[in-house]
Amino acid sequence: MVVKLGVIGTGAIGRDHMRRCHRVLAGARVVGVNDVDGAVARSALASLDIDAQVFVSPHELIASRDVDAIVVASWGTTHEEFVLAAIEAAKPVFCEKPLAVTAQGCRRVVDAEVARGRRLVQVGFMRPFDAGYIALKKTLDGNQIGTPLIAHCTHRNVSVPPGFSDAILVTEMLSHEVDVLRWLLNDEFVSAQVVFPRRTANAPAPLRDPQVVLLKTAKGVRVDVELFAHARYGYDIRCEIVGEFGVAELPDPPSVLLRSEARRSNALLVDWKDRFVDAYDAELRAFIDQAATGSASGPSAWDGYAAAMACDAAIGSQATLEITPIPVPLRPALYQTKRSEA
Ligand code: NAD
Ligand code: ISE
Repeated sequence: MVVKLGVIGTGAIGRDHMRRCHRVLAGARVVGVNDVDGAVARSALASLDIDAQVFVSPHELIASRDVDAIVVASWGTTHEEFVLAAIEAAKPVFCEKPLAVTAQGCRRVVDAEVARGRRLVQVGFMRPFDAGYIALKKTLDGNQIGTPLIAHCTHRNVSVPPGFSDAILVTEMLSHEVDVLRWLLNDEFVSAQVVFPRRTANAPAPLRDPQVVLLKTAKGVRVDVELFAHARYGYDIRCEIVGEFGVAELPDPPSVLLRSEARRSNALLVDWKDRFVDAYDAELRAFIDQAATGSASGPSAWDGYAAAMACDAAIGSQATLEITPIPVPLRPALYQTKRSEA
């Protein structure tokens, strides 16, 4: 079966997902697109040489009989509306993170999916599909460092688009860390606190950049996450887990060790697109399988909700500077199955 996809939002990642679904992965093709800016949708199709319908309305795309499954890659504030419409139409939907910009919004998605009685949503948390994170998880699950006690995480971008607020920093960047750590540690977060180091002059006001988020899990693991949106030098994602008898570190992507001009150096990546290229392929392969077979295995609406609860707490703490509790609600039966990675 070839899954006919409709893509909403054809900007940076929407276009990249169109390319991989239509040209790289087997079993799917893009048959329809929508963007609030029609010229962007047309230019995405032209640049990828894809012959597909440009829908003027995202809701017409979702309802179209020609579209089997939806990819939502528009701005975060629009995700909830489109995912709810896809659930209403009983169509599988891959939604880029965040699932919604508040935990309340994510809960509405969870409730709608539970009422449908079927897993339709996959959230675009791609890190659990990354070979490095999978290797790190195997190390932890294999008890090679003993019980995890502390995690140190770093999330640095060269820069981010203008308009990033403190809250967007959290929903865009912290959400990935929360999701991958819940999966790595097999644990839930119970509190968050944001602390502000000295501010870089490279970030446009009023964004406070960098920020450090201190999290605690139900099992007592302490996690510190550095979010640095204007780090200038490269795109750098790091994770170190300290265990009872060892330390496990996320491997850096392979890069040639260069000896030249009296220096020994390795190049760093600068773009998220290059860092997680295989993981994006794998997450969308999982989604296409889900759309074809009806069996879901990737990050669920519940995972999107859990990440949003932690993000809400961190955003609250940005204002109060206090340690802010994160609720741990009961998980509905629909989300009891463990997620798989690749
Ligand atoms: P972008 O601005 O490059 O593209 C977003 C596109 O959505 C734009 O073309 C915009 O016109 C369109 N859009 C906005 N509102 C719309 C609406 N109501 N209806 C239809 N189209 C609409 O942004 P981006 O960097 O591609 O990010 C898009 C989403 O993907 C964000 O939620 C972001 O967090 C997520 N993202 C995820 C990753 C990842 O690593 N998983 C990486 C980048 C972006
Ligand atoms: C971007 O939106 C992503 O999701 C990337 O994975 C992330 O690392 C980056 O910080 C975000 O801006």
